[in-house]
Amino acid sequence: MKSPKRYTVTAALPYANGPVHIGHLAGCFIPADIYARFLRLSGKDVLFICGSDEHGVPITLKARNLGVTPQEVVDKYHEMMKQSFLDFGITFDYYSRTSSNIHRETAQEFFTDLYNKGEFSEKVTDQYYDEQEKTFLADRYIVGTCPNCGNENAYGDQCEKCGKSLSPADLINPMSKLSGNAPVKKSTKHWFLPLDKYQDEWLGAWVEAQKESWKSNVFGQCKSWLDQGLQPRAITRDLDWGVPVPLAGEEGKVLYVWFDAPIGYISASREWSEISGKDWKPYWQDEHSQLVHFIGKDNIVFHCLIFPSMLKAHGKFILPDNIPANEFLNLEGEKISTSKNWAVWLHEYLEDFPNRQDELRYVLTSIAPETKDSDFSWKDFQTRVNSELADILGNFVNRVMVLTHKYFEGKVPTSEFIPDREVENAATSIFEKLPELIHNYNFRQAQVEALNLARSGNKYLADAQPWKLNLETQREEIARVIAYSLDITARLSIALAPFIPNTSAKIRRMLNLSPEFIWNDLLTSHLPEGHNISHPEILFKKIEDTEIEIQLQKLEDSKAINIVPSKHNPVKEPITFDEFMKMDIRVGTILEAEKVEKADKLLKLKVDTGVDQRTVVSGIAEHFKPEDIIGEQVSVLLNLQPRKIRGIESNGMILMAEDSDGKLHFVKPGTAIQSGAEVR
Ligand code: B3M
Ligand code: ZN
Repeated sequence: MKSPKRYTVTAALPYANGPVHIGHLAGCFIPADIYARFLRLSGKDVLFICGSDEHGVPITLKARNLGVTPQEVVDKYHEMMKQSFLDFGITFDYYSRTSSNIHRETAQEFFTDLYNKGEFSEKVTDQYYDEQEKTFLADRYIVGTCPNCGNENAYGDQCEKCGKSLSPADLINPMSKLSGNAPVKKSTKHWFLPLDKYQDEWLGAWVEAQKESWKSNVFGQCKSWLDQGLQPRAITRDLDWGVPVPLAGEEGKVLYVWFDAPIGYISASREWSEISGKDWKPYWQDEHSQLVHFIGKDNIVFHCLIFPSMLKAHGKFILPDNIPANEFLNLEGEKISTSKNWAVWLHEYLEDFPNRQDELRYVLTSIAPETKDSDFSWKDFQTRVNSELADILGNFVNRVMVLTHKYFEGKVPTSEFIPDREVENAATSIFEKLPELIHNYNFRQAQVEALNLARSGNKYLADAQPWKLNLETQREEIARVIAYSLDITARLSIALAPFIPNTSAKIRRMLNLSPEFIWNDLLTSHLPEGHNISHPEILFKKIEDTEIEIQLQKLEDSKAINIVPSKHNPVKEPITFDEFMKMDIRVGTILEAEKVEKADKLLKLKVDTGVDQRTVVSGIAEHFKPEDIIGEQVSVLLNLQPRKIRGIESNGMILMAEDSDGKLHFVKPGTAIQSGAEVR
């Protein structure tokens, strides 16, 4: 293993279009954090960088769905995400955002540099255009059938089902996500990165040379791209949200989000530089630095092929050394989905499990999707927390602490002890294997190794049974066992620090040890006789069945809500409060109902509105029999202009809700109330 001078560690910039969930943590942020923490622990120079990805269609679509501006979306979620990372102890040296000025400047400079070198090809091509919305349909603005797997909801940039990267032209039956219409073609100018040329010149060979060091899932995906032959890739878009293309006369064009976002790593480093006073350049430009990108598998091509191409074309930057991408984490056997609310959101987890971040970190590392997709289930969470963290680690540490106070007034009783073979083996194994496991991005196994020290400590104590010895006659023996157990506890605080940092800090507080320590202390650390031990704190509370049931119920609720059709119409234009108040909606009671002759769909209703009894013609005949709805309470819009329908004057409208099967339901009060009650 060559030993680099410094490490530049990045975690994929999450889109600021929703809160952080466990899939994000397990896939990218926890592994990156363990890696960064371990490097620091081993005395390495590390810059760990991340930030919010605030551009691109995921943001503008979200804004549209919510009826707010993209800026409002990113402001809200940037703060939320930043807080979640802080809460879960993700130790970024800097967390930035791509709407920052430095980022815009950095991304534009980057573009200009490549532009001036003549790297881009400039092409006018036909692109899909939504005539109703008067906008080009890039990336996720367009959906259609995936030519690769037949998924009907593939995006213009990627099929989320089979993972294939697409361009809008590849989609079968393309449809605008905005209007729902089939798009037309319209010509527009864009700049392209010549990936085909790079493949021949160096990229193909460079990727090939990574075969041994990159994870096989990562290498395999790149290889299959290269085998198909890379194509020039457009790096600009016709959108009004993003980093403007820095060329005169090109208004209305922005950089493609996947061009600007990875540059975000560099801009974040520049911002960090301003705050820390340290130079960012060596981390990106010195060949003795090692650049590592932690990402999810859907980001592989961008980090392994496109970003390296950009860096190389620029010429001043180092290329990534490794790109350890994880697979996906599922939840209770199903794909995590933001839109279906099928997720465990970090901010909600903390409301239900306050101060129990380490439990989640631990479980997510235990099941990290390192080589294939894996599954988080609440039952498994409970089992791992209770039988591993609480019963093994928590139990051991607590016993040692309690015994120290019970027998020796909270002081380390002796400096003499007889090392236990199993315990020493576990410690040596950690010391020898952990660095390699971590440098191979095998965090699951690394954590197992670290916890093994607690396992052997627990066993040592259970076998020695100091509580059964006689304090009068066997005091020295008890003292040796306790002193040794305290040393094991101290070593645990080091071995476990990268994985469960809060617990590690808590143990060190209890042992009155400095919060600062280094990896080598694992073998050498030894508590002196007479050293004061603080009072024991419980490390892990057991997770109760009721706590798990609440979580499962939450998910059940999400399922129930999701019975509504998945294809919603976009939110309508905003209206003012006054406009809303113009509508006079009241609870009415159906007094009479009859079919309208020669009209299959219509019922003629007589409705008691509280203020009067009136006739309303309603298109619900296919859903209700007249005799079944007498006495039903409904919501009626009273001040709709009277209309003649089939010769009958209709005075108002009954409000209906349509379910996913197209069946209509009355919108009515939860319990019977008086007619005429106003709906506001
Ligand atoms: N925001 C995609 C994602 O969240 C994207 C990553 C950017 S990393 C430069 O999956
Ligand atoms: Zn597909």
